[in-house]
Amino acid sequence: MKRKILLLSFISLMTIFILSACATNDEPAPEEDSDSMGEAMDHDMEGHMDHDEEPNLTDSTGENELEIPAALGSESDKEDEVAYTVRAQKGETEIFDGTKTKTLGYNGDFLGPVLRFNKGDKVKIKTINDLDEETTFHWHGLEVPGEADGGPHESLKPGEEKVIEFEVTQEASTLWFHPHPDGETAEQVYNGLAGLIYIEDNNSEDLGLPDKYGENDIPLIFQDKTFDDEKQLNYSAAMNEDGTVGDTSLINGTLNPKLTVNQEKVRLRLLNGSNARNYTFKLNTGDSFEQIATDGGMLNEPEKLNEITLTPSERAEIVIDFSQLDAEDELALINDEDGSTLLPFEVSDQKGEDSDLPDKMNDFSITDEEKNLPVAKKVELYGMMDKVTINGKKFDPDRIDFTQEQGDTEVWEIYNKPDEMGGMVHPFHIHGAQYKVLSRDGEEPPKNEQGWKDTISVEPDETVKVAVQFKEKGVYMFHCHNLEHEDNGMMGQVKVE
Ligand SMILES: [Cu+2]
Repeated sequence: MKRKILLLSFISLMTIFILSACATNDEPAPEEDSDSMGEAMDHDMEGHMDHDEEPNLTDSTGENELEIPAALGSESDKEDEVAYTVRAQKGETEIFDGTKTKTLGYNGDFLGPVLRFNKGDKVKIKTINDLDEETTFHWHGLEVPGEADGGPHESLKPGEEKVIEFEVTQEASTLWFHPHPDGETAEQVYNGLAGLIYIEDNNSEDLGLPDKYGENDIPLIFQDKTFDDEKQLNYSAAMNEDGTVGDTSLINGTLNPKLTVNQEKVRLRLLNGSNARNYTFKLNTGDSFEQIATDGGMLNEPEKLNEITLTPSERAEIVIDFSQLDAEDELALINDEDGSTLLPFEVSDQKGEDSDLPDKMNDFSITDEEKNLPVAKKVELYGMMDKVTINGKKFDPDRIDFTQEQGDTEVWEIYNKPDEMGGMVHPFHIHGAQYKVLSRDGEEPPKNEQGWKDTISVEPDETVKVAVQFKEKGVYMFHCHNLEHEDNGMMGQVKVE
């Protein structure tokens, strides 16, 4: 699923440009006065062409064992209650041997620990900003009240702290947390602020899935970075308005990682934690694996796949069967977008657990009523670089774009309007809700999207319908999760009351 860019000839491009500049246009247009369009076009063309030459990721040599994030301990010993302290802080990390790279992290130098919740838990989190700049703590995929969601309105100044409380009402899933300050999200995530959240429930615990954390249940945060000559992350130098991509792959912050596994089924919880790069995960042998979960919950049945594409912030849990393999087998997870080797596996001589995946894992369904609901909200994604808009507008913290009643299910129709260059994929995220994908261009979504989602990829000229219900009240963001697009204003607000 390469970024689709139509290769129009210069003449047809100019024709379209002249026509579009002259035509009266009823549709929402980017905030742009027509006098500066020519200049903008040159700028966009140049930027877009640069971006088309997205650097390939370097292959992992497999010389370092993959780092596994620590699981954060709860400060409460009461049953059904969890208390955490999460501190955003500056740090230094030896990503390259013998060199310290300046990074950001939660409760550590780089990235964050895993926060574990059970469905039904009452959660209290003390968030602390130990950075030199404002930040927020956003719980991506969690169905929490707006004031606990950590959007741009919940900004903490350096040295400030805030306690948030909520109850976990949603099912087992792999979520994550990251900052969301207005216009500064991309740089803070790029420098290392990201961590995982695991929710478990009675169902997930009874399914007999691989669940030994760090052994056969492995978190994988995929990110791409550019390091300068001093092996530092220099965001302003690396920044691309259309999405910052790097040439160096890190998984859980580990350079050149390998993963040692026993001869058993291993569950990988994949998170595309990159600012803008899309990954198509595949095994180097072309062998299949099973997808068991989407962003927000288990699929009804394991779905056999040969590859899976995740756009920024999407997750998937997959299970790879290593039970018939041994040290001779050179299996690796690759990125089929550029053929790079992401994660070579080393199969030990240890036999692990011998278990089958369950046939039935969940009871996710889309009712006829939901299928027949009229479209209540239209979202038009448009543009590139710093010209990105939603419904022709850029983010304004003082403007509420939509309202929705708490508990009501509404259909949102998301359309990715192509631009003069063809356009690009936008990963569309809604805060505070897990939603159901009803259709893609009128067709039933693929089986592996028939589960709870909080982010979906929308291709140029594609229309995706989703059924959205908010369980809590508050003001929530909806936006493109290409983080530079988000920072450039490709974001709106829905007020749930
Ligand atoms: Cu976008």
